[in-house]
Amino acid sequence: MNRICLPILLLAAFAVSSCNYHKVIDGEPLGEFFRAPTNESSVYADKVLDYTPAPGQFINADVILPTAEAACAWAKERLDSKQFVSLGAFGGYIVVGFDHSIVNLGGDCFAVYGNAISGGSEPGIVWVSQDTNGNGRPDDEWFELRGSDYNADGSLRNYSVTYYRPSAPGQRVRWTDSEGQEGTIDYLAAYHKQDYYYPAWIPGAEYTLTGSRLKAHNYDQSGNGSYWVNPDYGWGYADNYNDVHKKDATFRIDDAVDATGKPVILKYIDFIKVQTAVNAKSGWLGELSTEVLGFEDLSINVR
Ligand SMILES: [Ca+2]
Ligand SMILES: [Ca+2]
Repeated sequence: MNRICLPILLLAAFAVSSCNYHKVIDGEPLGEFFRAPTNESSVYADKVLDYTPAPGQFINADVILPTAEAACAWAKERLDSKQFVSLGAFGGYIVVGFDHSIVNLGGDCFAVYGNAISGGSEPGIVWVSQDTNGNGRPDDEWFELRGSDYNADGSLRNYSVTYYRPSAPGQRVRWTDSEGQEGTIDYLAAYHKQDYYYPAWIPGAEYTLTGSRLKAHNYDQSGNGSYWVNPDYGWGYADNYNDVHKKDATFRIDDAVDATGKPVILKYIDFIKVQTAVNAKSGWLGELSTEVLGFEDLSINVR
């Protein structure tokens, strides 16, 4: 080996090692169950681990899904073809995983795509989790990503809504909440004619969804019920116009907080959950429901 070759070989070795995520993050071990990305890793979510929407006008619309497994498979197919998956009214959620852990390199780490238009925001709160017990299941602690309205008036943590199965086709879905309120998800006979808006695969006469709630800001701008506005929120939410169009719907793992609101440092995550964050309806448009169209790891491009 001559003196010219040696630097070239060293450069080549560096180029190879820089493709290795462990080198990018200074060789620091990230945890027992950390799954390092490889050159074959997909930037997109490769599994839907839970799809539990609240009742809504898009639920049971195209197909009657018999089981939770069928619902996850259906949602995965929708995301793969870039079609929206509706989470229904407040508390409805989806959980996705990737074929690797998403590394927190600081800044924007991943994107959640939605279909918000200006004045048509239906914010969903984004949660993240590490597979700390290594079983591949999202049964570990969840951390909320704090958005602009985390401490705003009307924001609530541990807010629950119970939905009651309608007894006949074409009926509205009644709900009660942990604040002592009650209301209905209305049946929109002119637009969404399926028999039931209550998810077909969820057993029992009722079910309860719990999460963080944002205050609803929707209003009837026309004064006669013809034109409803669902205003945009500041930042940090899925299916929120300001995020979708101004910030590319990107999210920072560094915004994670624990149940007490204390910031949490996560070096990586394995699961993302999005959950409809408002309990509101806009007249003939019906309930506000977060929609998601895809999940993308942005940190992987740093390789
Ligand atoms: Ca787990
Ligand atoms: Ca939407």
